[in-house]
Amino acid sequence: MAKQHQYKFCFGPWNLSEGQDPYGPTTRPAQTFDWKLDQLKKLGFEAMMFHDDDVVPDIDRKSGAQIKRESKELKKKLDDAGVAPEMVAPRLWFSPMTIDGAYTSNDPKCRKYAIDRSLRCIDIAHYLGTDLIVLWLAREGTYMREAKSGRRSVELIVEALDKMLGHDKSIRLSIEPKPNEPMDHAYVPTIGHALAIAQLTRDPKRVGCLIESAHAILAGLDPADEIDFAMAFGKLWSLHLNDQNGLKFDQDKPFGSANLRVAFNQVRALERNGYGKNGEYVCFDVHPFRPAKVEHWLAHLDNSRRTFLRLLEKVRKFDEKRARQFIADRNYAALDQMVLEHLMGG
Ligand code: XUL
Ligand code: MN
Repeated sequence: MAKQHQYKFCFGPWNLSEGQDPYGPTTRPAQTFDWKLDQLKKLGFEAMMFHDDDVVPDIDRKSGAQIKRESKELKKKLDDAGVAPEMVAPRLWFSPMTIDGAYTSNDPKCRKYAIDRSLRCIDIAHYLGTDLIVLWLAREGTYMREAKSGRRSVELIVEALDKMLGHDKSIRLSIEPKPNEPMDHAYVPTIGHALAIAQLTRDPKRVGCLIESAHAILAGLDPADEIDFAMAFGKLWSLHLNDQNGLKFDQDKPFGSANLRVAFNQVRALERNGYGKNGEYVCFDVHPFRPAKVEHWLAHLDNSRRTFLRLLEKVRKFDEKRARQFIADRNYAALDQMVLEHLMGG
């Protein structure tokens, strides 16, 4: 039998969050980066993903030399812990300079800030030793249609991507689409949009995507189909597995927590496309439930990986031959029930 592929797992410091929401304060005390790295190691995850200011806090006040020194200090911690850096993402949604958008702001000074900050993020990735930059285009969209030109915004996003691609010839950009929140409508809401925009850049081969399960569900799409679509282009370079209970605020629930069958189909799509065979990680962009006590703080990450591995067993034991027979006979009722009974353990 062919050797089965071993998946490698990842999360980010923000996934050990403190419980703050728009209606209330934190419910758990803030922890240091070193504590978070220790927890990741204890859980046996292989990699960590970063925002630029997870690596260099207060980045906007720091010089190039400080950014280099702090990035290298963090790289040493990762090396000592045997943890790989998966990606770095510019946090372009916090600054007063990105109130009205980052790359698509109506103010040219603010657009320049967003690009300069993205180039610094690329430098950080270089110092840490990863070639992957993730772009969640949080504020590239509109609260009202008349405030911006959609056509011009596409051109501005392409201009920004081109500057990044030109800054470092070895990096790859992975766009993480999300259809709404914080914006009413985002300019890059789906994987199809992300891959179409890639084609307009100076080096389409270096622009791919990251799928987040919850974001696909918010767009009314099935994340498994998004995975198949991206992988048909060879462009799924990272993944944020989690779950989402319908069309409401971005929930970042543990993987499989809202819909086990949708989760099963994501693992099945990853497995049939060979996700991970080029070194990609399975990242969980999940958050603890707000009421979680300090002593239960890691459960959402451990549980997401347990669910993934249990579903992987289910995928590998799925009776493909029987499924093909039902398909050939157009007996989808039997196929449907077969999936349910398989998931229920029958
Ligand atoms: C936002 C989201 C971000 C990105 C990283 O919804 O998912 O955490 O994954 O910037
Ligand atoms: Mn995400």
